Amino acid sequence: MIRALLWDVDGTLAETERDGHRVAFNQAFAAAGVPWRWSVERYGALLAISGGRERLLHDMDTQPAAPHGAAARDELARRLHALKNDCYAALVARGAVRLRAGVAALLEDCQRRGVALGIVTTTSRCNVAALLARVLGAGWAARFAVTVCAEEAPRKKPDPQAYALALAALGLASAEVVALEDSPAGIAAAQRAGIAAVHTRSYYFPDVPLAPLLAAGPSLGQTEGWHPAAARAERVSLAQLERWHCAPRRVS
Ligand code: XBP
Ligand code: MG
Repeated sequence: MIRALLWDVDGTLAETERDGHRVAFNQAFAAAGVPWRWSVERYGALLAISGGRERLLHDMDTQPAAPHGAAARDELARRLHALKNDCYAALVARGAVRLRAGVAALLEDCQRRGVALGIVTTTSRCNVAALLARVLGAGWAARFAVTVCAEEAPRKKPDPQAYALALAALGLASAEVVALEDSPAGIAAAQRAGIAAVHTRSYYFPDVPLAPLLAAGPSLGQTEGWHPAAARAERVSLAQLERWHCAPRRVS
């Protein structure tokens, strides 16, 4: 039986990266007078690095105009990251990002059936709050029994720290929960905490070469294209997740 669903945020609850975080990073570069910008393609490659500040620091290794010296780079990364988060909040407040298809209905399934909800993300808490207040309303926080963000789990995915903290807060065993994730790092983090993961493919992560997954598919808003196959319906429901969770087989 599934006692809790643990949700990744970026790419899973919403497609935040290309038109949200990436745009906000570029706005921050412009505001700070930094000469480089991140294309859609370049940002996809940079998503291999979890965490916005860590991503900025990693990219500076390739930027000729980046400051020399670790301290100067660290200071710039912190400044750009704070600016980026302000820009991101403004973007989501304007409605630039929506919940992915099927997400709202699956959240409601859980609430009807008394299955706990959790957020497990490597994103800063301010970004989670800005997004969820816009897409779920001011009372969003009360719907989640646990919310683990970058501040609580500084060791970012694929480290299992965020998932381990969520399990401890919920007082549940890993076999009682299912993680919803879009990225290889997120899936690895869940699996390293012993949690079965469902992969909802996203714009930047259309395929994940990691196994074993509970199920993998294009969107919670449709039952076509899932492996193992989902029963025909309008969307992936909690009942469908439970069928996958009970099945002995795990897909590769
Ligand atoms: C998302 C991330 C984050 C976001 C940006 O991971 O890695 O870095 O891209 O947010 P997940 P911050 O899908 O696991 O939530 O700038 O706050 O890091
Ligand atoms: Mg993600």
